[in-house]
Amino acid sequence: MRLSQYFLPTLRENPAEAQIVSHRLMLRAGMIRQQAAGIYAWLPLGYRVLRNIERIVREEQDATGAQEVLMPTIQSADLWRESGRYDAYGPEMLRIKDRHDREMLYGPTNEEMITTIFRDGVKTYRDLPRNLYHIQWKFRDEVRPRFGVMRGREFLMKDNYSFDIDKAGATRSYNKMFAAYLRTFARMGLKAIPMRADTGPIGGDLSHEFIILADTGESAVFCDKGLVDKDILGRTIDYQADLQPLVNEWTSLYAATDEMHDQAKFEADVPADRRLTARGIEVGHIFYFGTKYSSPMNAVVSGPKGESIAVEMGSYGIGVSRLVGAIIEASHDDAGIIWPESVAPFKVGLLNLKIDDGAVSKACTDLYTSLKAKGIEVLYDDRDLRPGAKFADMDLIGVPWQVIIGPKGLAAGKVELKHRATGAREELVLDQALARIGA
Ligand code: 5CA
Repeated sequence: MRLSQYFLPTLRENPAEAQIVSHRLMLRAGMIRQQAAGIYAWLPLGYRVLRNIERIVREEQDATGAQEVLMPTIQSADLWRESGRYDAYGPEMLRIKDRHDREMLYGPTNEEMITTIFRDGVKTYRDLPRNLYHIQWKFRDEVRPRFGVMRGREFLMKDNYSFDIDKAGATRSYNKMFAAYLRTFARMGLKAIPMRADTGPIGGDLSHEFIILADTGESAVFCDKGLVDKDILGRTIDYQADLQPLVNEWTSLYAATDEMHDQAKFEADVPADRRLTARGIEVGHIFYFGTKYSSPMNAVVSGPKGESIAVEMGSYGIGVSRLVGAIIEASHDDAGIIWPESVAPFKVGLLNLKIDDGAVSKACTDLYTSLKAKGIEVLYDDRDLRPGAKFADMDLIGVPWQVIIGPKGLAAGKVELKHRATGAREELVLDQALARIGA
């Protein structure tokens, strides 16, 4: 992409309405624009990151055997009357009437809808287990939408729903999601800590929140330091195997929800030098709730002896749009965002320091063309601007590698390579620079 043609409305000044760094940087980097309280338009740069996060989530879900569907955003009120949640959900639910005066709503979650889809499609225990997910916009009329995409009203969520014949099966399904979540967040460069949690309005008796450490987080975190340093990507996960030992190994028992109680248990259990007390952002939440929806909604299958069995269910959410903000909270400096390569909007930023210099521009165009031919995503700053402005913008938007080409270096056969995360700069011949960035 040529920056001269790209829609990238960056801001020099800090927007007054943004209280936390990720919100400030997303506005300044031209990633999002607010349309109403807690409702955002995603601009080209932000949308590229959102899609990268979505892709990682999808790949890790598919690896478990879960299958992707797409359910609508608008649901009928009657569906929610079947479970009894229509009245219980309260003012967070955006209620709408269509032209025939039928009561509709913008879905805050999809337990009811998926339960009816399952109920109509599966009749026997032989067709279990099943796990279905979608990545779709949700609406929750939060009392205090704030922090940009971190606590929005309209937000993108990945939600799965598992269906099993008994509790043992449901636990296996739950544990698969637990392992997939560890991998998902690790691939995004995040340290996510699973904490036992309350189930809230979703209901049920087993739940974990996945929390990444950040000072601006809304959740309190108490855990053993060792949990933060564990590495999941170095392990091979066999989704057919028993994953309970892995779940036990990775769980922090000191939940973020009942601070006083947990603080005491925490201090009793964990030696002082290993205690970590911090703030964090909830990026995922998983629930096992048995027959809470299948019983009232009559989602039953026939068992081995022909008996009717209400299916055991779980649901599993990831805040896909929240993750964009959460990753920035975890990875930035004074100059701007530092994207982990796996989610970066472009892998390489190419800076032409003198666009009216024929040799420099030819070297840049050749490199731009060859990187694109290799499938490497490159943002080429070919604008007629002074170098300082180009450096500032490229640092702000956080592209992992910068290749800087100017007349002096080029005369000596060199380009400059800058690694955004470490700030390291090197003068290299072009081939060395390409090797360094894995091109
Ligand atoms: N049905 C269950 C699991 S699918 C459910 O809705 N869980 S949840 O309420 O915990 O939401 C799942 C994830 O969505 C949360 O972990 C959080 O990362 C994200 N999320 C929830 N509310 C918001 C919000 N207002 N803005 C941005 N992300 C949100």
